[in-house]
Amino acid sequence: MNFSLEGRTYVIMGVANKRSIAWGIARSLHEAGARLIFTYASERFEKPVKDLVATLDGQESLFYECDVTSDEAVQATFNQIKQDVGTIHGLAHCIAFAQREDLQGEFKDTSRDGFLLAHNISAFSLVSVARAAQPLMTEGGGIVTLTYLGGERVVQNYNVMGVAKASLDASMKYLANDLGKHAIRVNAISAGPIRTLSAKGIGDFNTVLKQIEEKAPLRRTVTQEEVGDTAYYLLSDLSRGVTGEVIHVDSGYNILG
Ligand code: NDP
Ligand code: KAL
Repeated sequence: MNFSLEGRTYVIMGVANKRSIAWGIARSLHEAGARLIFTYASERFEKPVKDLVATLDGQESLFYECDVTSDEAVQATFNQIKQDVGTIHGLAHCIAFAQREDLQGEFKDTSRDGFLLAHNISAFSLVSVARAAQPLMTEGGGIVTLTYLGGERVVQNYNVMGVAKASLDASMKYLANDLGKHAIRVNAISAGPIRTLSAKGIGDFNTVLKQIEEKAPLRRTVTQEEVGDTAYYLLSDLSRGVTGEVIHVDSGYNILG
């Protein structure tokens, strides 16, 4: 069996900078020979993303602005991708957002607006994107999203984002059930803590990293590359029998009681 991704096209959503998990996924798929399409939330990120992609040898990518809070924007993006490339073979959804004030203190104090915003961007967006992408995945394929342990159990400060990740995880499974008949597999990677722009300025992040180094079975944190290689596995035929699954790439931390 040939596990190269040559001749295949994947959409990567959520590269903010070189530390982004989405960028780790982009590099793994690029190394496997895939053609990549990048989406970013606003025009502000167009140049930084294009500059980064220019460092990938021989990669002739396409770029689209796509704010996932708008169904119209998501639909327009995938309509345009359909016009420009036709078929795609998968996508990586690496998008989450919650108001900073909702990522500290007690979950019970989350506002209605903050709760809905976090769920809109971090969970519903997967549904919206999967719906728009499905007609382009005429040869079947894979959809991968990024989740975190805080959706399975209570992790201090993760608060509303944990509840949104629980919704994301369940959405991933229902989507897997709907899209399986089209030979589209939907899975999630639960990544251990990685220092990215999103994690920046979050109090206690260093303490969380230290705890992983001390307690996780592998006694170290994970890298964007390790998450990227698991995304490659989930988006390639290597994982052809796997759907509706959450794979933890977290040095084994989740097995601890
Ligand atoms: P980054 O900050 O690098 O990426 C977050 C991305 O979310 C950004 O690219 C941002 O786009 C995008 N985004 C936010 N709002 C919108 C929107 N309305 N429309 C489109 N895109 C939007 O952080 P990570 O790489 O850490 O995060 C990627 C995923 O990984 C998230 O789902 C996160 O929850 C998950 N994760 C992260 C972990 C970690 O420790 N870092 C651990 C486990 C899971 P833009 O920059 O264009 O605004
Ligand atoms: C328990 C952990 C400690 C951190 C607590 C909460 C982390 C939440 C992640 C969430 C995605 C962060 C934000 O939404 C940040 C946002 O309010 C401000 N940042 C931005 O707007 C930047 C500029 C943009 C690029 O960010 C986004 N997201 O658009 C969780 C740790 C241990 C693991 C993490 C970091 C998990 C995760 O989901 O990211």
